[in-house]
Amino acid sequence: MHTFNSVCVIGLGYIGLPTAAVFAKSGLQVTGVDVNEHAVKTSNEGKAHIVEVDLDGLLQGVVSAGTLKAQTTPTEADAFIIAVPTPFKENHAADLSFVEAATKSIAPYVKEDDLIVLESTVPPGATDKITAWLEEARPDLKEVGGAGSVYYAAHCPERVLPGRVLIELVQNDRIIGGVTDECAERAQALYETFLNGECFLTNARTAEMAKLSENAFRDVNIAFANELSLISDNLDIDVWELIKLANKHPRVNILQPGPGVGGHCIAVDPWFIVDAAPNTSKLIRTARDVNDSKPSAVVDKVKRAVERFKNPTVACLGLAFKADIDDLRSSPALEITKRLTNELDCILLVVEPNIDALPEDLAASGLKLTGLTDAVEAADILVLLVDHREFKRLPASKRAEKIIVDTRGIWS
Ligand code: SAJ
Repeated sequence: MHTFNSVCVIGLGYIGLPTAAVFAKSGLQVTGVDVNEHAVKTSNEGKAHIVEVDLDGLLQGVVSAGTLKAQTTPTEADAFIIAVPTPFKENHAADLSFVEAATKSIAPYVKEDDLIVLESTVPPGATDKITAWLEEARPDLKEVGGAGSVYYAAHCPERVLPGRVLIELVQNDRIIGGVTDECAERAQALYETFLNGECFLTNARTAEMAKLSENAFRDVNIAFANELSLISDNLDIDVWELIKLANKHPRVNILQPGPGVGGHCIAVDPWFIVDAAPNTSKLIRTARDVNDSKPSAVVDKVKRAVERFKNPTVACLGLAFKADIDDLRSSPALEITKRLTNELDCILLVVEPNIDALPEDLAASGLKLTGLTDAVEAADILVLLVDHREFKRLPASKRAEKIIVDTRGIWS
């Protein structure tokens, strides 16, 4: 089995930073690279610039042991891991510009026998593009044989759940798609330095599609739950009771409706499939549309509740994209709160226990972050947008007199 002494991780974000730290803990010499100087500085101080359970402690350990060092430019290593964002463009096609820039940034440092792993979520064919970009910058690597004989390249998509990253990084099985079989085996040797889960080897294209399929599967299933909630509202049925009962069937497991699907993965990745195969991705596309339509349905429901009052006070509970995290990226709760701010003529209070300050645009519109107790006391209408633990614990007596729009079903 091939052994590795050093790894260079490009991108110190939600995936790259914990991955770098876990490799460093397993004894490899790790260089973490990011264009964001704040991320580099805080990492070198042994602190995480993102919120993730136990990451601060792990970073402190590996930085003081000298096995992790962060900097703004790559360096020579036995393996390179690319973990940079892949957003989508206006037309929903994947924007691979960060992946391309990362590949070009490591090109001068790649030596014979090195391994390059792409962890970012990408459309089918992107790993081949990496080898093409690399060989364009380094024709010498191609001349002597290219990927699979002179150097190795593979796709190993991340699968970790925010909030459980350090556990799932080590425990989850990994799919490794090699540009050749040898490439996949080489990447397996790298991940086995810390992995407790199993590695399953395939080609790069299948691995790319497997990652997209995992998140599209979840998106389609959430869309089914969201569609049921829209239908139930029209038919005057309690969707939460409906789903609880349907799930008593031994082969039925309906997910939970909500205010929409947020985050940087599930609301994005299915589009890469739709873009790659527009004519045959009808279900996946419709699921995206159903989930994206949910915030508007919630706004309409709140407006109907507001019409029953003269100058009511409305409290929006939660801004994060899911429970018990501070991540507001692509959050339906945030989208709904912004729309209510602009479209309602009433007092709006915002509660988000996981942040210290409101995003600038919300603060600029005169909104203030309010404590849960004060907001609940003052509000006529409670709009529950995120199932944070603090909201679950709110005694029923405190909300007894209020009009409730509960998008997560925690008070049903
Ligand atoms: N949601 C619902 N109803 C549900 C479950 C989720 O409305 O029953 C909503 C959440 O509130 C949130 C969104 O869906 O807005 C996504 O949350 P999530 O917990 O389903 O997933 P993420 O985005 O935090 O992480 C996903 C995970 N993928 C799968 O579970 C298939 C994770 O394993 C991936 O690593 C991650 O995407 C990623 O980085 O791709």
